[in-house]
Amino acid sequence: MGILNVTPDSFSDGGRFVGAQAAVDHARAMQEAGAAIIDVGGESSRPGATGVPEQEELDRVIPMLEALHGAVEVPLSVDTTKPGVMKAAAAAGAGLINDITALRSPGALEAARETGLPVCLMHMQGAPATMQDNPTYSDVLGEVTAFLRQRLDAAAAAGIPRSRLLVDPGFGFGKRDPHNARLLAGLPALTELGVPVLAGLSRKSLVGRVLGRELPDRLAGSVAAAALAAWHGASIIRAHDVAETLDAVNLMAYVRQHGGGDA
Ligand code: 7PM
Repeated sequence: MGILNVTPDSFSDGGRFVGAQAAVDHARAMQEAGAAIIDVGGESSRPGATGVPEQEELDRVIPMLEALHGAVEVPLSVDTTKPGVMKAAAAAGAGLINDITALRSPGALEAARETGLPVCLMHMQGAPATMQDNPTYSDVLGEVTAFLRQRLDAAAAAGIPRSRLLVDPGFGFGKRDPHNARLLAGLPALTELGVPVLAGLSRKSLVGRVLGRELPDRLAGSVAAAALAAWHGASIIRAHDVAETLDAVNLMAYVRQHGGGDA
């Protein structure tokens, strides 16, 4: 899953979408590099973010999805928590809902079911504005797994078939470095929920802090983290650097398929 750059200058006309070209070029480049999904964000999910009004989010994401829908063949993922955006995005050609709140907004379960789209349910402790203030767990892997199991059950009860659901531990969303490390090493426990696991570690603060790297210098660490996630059973890796990440994922897949010990 390639992360699409949605730069503020795409919206220089007071928040209105004006220039599709840079985003379309970037999406095409990621598709060319092997991305199977393009994730269209979603400024609201950044740590410290305080949320965007629905109309503003619609004004930003819907024209972007329409432009991308005609320009790339791979499914488009929409990063939103809002029922109205989910429905409009589906009508504009989105193929996946990526909800960092796991369909906990009022009306989100019903809206997601109505779209008929697959949904990624992500774990987050707290809300983006404050989630990194003092994240606390007694058993992070057990708590995240239990939360995702509960959200899978809630989605199923709302009429979304399990075959349409994915889970994501939400690296960096209300987690300190040791929590992220436990979730990465413990990813096989999440695969036991029986739905595909999505993992996003690309360029995250975890990589920066552990390695002492600023944002421009996190590629090697991000690829290493993606390799670990793939090795531990993640089915989808969310990443900025698609070509490099895909090499790591493909190498893990090869070892997984051929490394059984009968060479
Ligand atoms: C600053 C910090 C900017 C973090 C952006 C981010 C995930 C996601 C994001 C994830 C799923 C980023 C994050 N992360 N959706 N959206 N899983 N499903 O790296 O890990 O883009 S925002």
